[in-house]
Amino acid sequence: MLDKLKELEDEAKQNIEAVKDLDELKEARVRFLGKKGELTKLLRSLGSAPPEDRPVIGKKANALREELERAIELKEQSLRDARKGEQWENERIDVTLPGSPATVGQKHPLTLVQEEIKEIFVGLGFQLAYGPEIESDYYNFEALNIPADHPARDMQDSYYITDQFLLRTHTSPVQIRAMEKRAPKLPVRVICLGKVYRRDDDATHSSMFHQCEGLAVDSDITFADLKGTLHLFAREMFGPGQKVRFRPSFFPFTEPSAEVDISCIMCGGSGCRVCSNSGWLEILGAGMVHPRVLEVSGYDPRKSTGFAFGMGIERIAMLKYGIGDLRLFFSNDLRFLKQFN
Ligand code: 2U9
Repeated sequence: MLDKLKELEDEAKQNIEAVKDLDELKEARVRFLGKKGELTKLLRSLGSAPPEDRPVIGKKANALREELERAIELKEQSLRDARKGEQWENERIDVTLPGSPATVGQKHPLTLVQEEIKEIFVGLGFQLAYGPEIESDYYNFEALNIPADHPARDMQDSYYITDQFLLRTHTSPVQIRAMEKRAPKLPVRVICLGKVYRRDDDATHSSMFHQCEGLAVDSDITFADLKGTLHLFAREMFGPGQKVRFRPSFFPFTEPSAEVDISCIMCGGSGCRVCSNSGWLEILGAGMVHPRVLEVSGYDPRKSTGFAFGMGIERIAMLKYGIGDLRLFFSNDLRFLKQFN
């Protein structure tokens, strides 16, 4: 029986070694180690061996089983490795295939409008100015001649962070800071664009929106300079032939103050739904800088005058592109955003 075991060992080892694929390996496993396999059969016939030989044969048979199991395992690993190597070798990269296109984003319509506004005013000699979005009560209100009992100062109308600091409600504090920095040098020509925050949120108001403000201070600035500047802006922004209309208004920081309209871009002035049949569209507010505002910023109101204007960027973009709903700017819908280039 020991001879038989030796024979079985040689045969099994040769057989496993000669195996060419995983199917053949499986067959070899069944043949030698399976329930009805040769080694199993040999162990079952142990009873016919002389009793003194049985422990030796049993021990050897079990050692052989372990050895064969290990050999099969190693063979399986090497067959799998070989198959993987073949796969890699057969894999070819076709460099002539078209690549997957990289998606290129585009600028937000508000960015496009802001860039256009900047270009117009920088072309007129205005310098860009920036300032903090968290402002002090002084720069946001006090310096702009907005009295303590003005409703804009109320907690209900602004986002306060502490008693003294709030999210700026307009970009005007940037202009105050710009004047302070330059005073008493003339001229001052600054333009500032950025986010502002108000406690307002409905179909036509967003709690965050964008403003652009301009300011020019010099020894001889008049209302005519303001009119000429805004007329040019309207034509550059909305096309040649634009008419501009100034209506009297009130702001604490300008005197006199005006609201500025352009001829309706839809009907050209004959009256339509967009302009409520008036032929005019309001696009911004403006005026001559209040003497008190000049004074607190370091300029002598007897020696200098200035004009200022302010506009909501969203409103300009809605008019320019014919956008009917303010919320489209902030809802991140690609179908909307992809329409502007
Ligand atoms: C300084 C002095 C004066 C800026 C001005 C307006 C009129 C105005 C509104 C337009 C639509 C705000 O976004 S909006 O709601 N703005 O009507 N803004 S004059 O006047 C200034 C600014 C700074 C130092």
